[in-house]
Amino acid sequence: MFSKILIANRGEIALRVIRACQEMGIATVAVHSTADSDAMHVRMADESVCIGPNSSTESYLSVPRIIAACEITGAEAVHPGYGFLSENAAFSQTLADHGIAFIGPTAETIRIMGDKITAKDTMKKLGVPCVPGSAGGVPDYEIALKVANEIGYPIIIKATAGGGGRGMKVAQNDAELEVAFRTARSEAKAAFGNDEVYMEKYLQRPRHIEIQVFGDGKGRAVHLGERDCSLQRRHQKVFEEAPGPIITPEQRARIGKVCADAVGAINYIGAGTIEFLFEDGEFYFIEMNTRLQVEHPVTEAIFGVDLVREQIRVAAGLPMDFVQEDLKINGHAIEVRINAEKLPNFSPCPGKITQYHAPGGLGVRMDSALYDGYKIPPYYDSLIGKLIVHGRDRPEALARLNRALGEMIIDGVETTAPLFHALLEEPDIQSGNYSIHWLEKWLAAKFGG
Ligand code: MV4
Repeated sequence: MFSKILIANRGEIALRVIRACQEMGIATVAVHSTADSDAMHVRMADESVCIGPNSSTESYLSVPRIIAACEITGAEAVHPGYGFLSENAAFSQTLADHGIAFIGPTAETIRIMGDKITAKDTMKKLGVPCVPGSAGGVPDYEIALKVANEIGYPIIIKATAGGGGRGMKVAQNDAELEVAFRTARSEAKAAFGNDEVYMEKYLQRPRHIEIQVFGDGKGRAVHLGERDCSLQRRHQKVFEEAPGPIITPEQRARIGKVCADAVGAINYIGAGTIEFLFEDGEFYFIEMNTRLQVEHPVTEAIFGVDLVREQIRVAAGLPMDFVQEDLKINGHAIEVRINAEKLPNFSPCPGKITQYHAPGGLGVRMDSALYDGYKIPPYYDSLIGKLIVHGRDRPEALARLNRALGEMIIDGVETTAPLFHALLEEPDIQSGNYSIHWLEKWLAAKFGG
């Protein structure tokens, strides 16, 4: 096992990793920008290294600075958290070249899944059901027309180098296709430096269901069910739950086995998420994320596993601490994301926290790096906390969420917390009846625009 791990991240996820290390008897190194000198992750780690100025590109995204911090402190492994360098193949490779373990997949796996056409092709060959679409990239408008008429409108055009919803265009007919195709290509070129695009049948009212997988890097792999993350605004998740309110045990077992077998076949190591659109009882693969996700705690709650501990174990060459048969769902969990943002426009709202009180009690977990007097810097993501509740069933989880939100105090900045009290009043949320478009429609009806 490693004796010292460097955490190449900040905020709540850095604390999440430090906590797992502490329980495993592993020493921790925090890295930070000058803006984060007083941040909780720096206080909580055993050692810290200032790696650069405020700007992420010169600090949390700087591979040479992070490698230097490993060499100075003698860290044997790096946990990247989510965001920043967590899905950067070159980072995984460079660490390996320096004899430092990357707590995550190999550079090759990250590269395969980062290229959305290669990812889809790989998954399709492994028996994972995919959205019908073009066989690879679509090089010009004439071919786009041909593909559209084969699969039928509406269609969606996506960037090969994209993901997470950036650079997508929908077309309803041939006339719209020409504009959509050219815009998608030029936007892809500008955003990713790669203008390759591919096409899929556009699903009109799906849910976003993602399967948590975990591999030991030696061909053994399991699944830990699904999360329903359909409640999103501008491709930012807002509310996530597990299990999915409309997924049956049979559907879960079937798609879960397909996913576990697929990642086992590619010797996947560590935690991963296979994203699907789910419509009319069918799963359609869209993307794979090769990192620990923000919403992993809902899966931890219902399966009673520590995913970060398992990531560290397999990165150190140890076996996973469970097999598929050990993994049984217990109850229901919900996560809500607390962002320092002002409603109704979700405009970032950094500033000083004048009072912080985390909710507690049975079935309540608050993952946050806030403290009284903390100044939220304006340079990074606006996520300042995740409230995760766990109950014996979905109604109990919803009641617990309502209670915990009432107990939480975050003063000094505006947050997204009031949104959740309002959401809990909605019959569709109470019954679990929502698709990927529900939240934006609701926000438009409630606040306009
Ligand atoms: C789609 C789709 C409909 N049909 N693909 C958006 C994020 C990216 N991961 C994939 N996305 C979508 N792909 C097909 N073939 C609709 C979306 C989509 C979406 C997906 C998940 C959650 C929220 C969404 C909001 C708008 C569009």
